[in-house]
Amino acid sequence: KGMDKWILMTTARAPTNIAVIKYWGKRDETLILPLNENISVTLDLDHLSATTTVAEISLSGGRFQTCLREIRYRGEDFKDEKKGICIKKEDWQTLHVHIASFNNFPTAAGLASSAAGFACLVYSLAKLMNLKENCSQLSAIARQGSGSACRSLYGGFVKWTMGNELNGSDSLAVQLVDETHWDDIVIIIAVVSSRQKDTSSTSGMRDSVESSALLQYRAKTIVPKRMIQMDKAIKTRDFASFAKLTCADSNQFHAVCLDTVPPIFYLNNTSHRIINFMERWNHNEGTPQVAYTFDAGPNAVMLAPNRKVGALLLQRLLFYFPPPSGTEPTSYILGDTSL
Ligand code: 2P0
Repeated sequence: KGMDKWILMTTARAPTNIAVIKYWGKRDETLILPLNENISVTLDLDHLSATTTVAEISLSGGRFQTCLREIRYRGEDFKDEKKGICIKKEDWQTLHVHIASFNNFPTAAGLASSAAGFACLVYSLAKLMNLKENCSQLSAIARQGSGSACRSLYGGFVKWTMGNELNGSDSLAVQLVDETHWDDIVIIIAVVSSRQKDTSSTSGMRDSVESSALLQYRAKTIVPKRMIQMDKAIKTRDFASFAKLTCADSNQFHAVCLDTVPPIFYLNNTSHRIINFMERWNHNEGTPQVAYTFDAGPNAVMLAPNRKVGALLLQRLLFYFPPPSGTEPTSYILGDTSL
């Protein structure tokens, strides 16, 4: 009171997540409702996270207010589907939100994930505006920014449920186990290419829904069974079953991409070599030691059951995909040296 300026500001950080049962295809494009349920593991905050600051600024009196009021008065709906931004014209009257967001990982590495970004935006806005909703309810809002974002509201292993409501209010994230349940798992991400992908997830999955019979079969028949098996593998920390399911689901997702008209190629030669190398390893041991999964791009996400196997995995990766001489082993692109 008595002040003519005020700033209300909140900062939040949200991690990204990696799907082990993939989300691919929507049954409702506007609400972002998935064709099949899916499960992901949330990474820790030190790696691949987004930080967002939101502020509501009010400047009262003066010409500034007059001009602002006039512009607001003429405001129209704003929609940027690609970025997932949707503001109704009546919102302009009251909403003056300034947003600053950054990722703690290089966006050029092709790892830019909308999941961390939207989860962070929704969470920080909810904090700013003092919402009473819990994380699950907030996840249904983050979902509308980007489907995979709903899973980043929780740590550990997270399921995105189908939901029954027409308005999508019960298609949200549920935590299967928290981050302490299976914390000896090691996740290694290998950057295979820094190129931006040619096909965005949104348009890629739209084409798959329209043209791939394999996607329909996968969503109706395969995924419901895999969801039950994966849930059990996670809860019992059965790495062999977990690895089999994770690799099979990644490969089926990329098979759906090939089955799409026109076909979508997210994996490249280096990705294929990584799959081969890990399949041979698992085959030679008789039971899966490591798991791999690839999203809408060529970069490899590899999982090991503990630090010992994780170290072995790194060692073997450096052997098969050696860094160019004089390069730090932690900061080179595998595809650049191995093609
Ligand atoms: C996933 N992906 O489950 C799958 C696997 C990519 C491959 O979720 O259109 O960026 O914003 O809902 O969430 C990427 O899709 O797509 C994705 P929209 P999103 O992680």
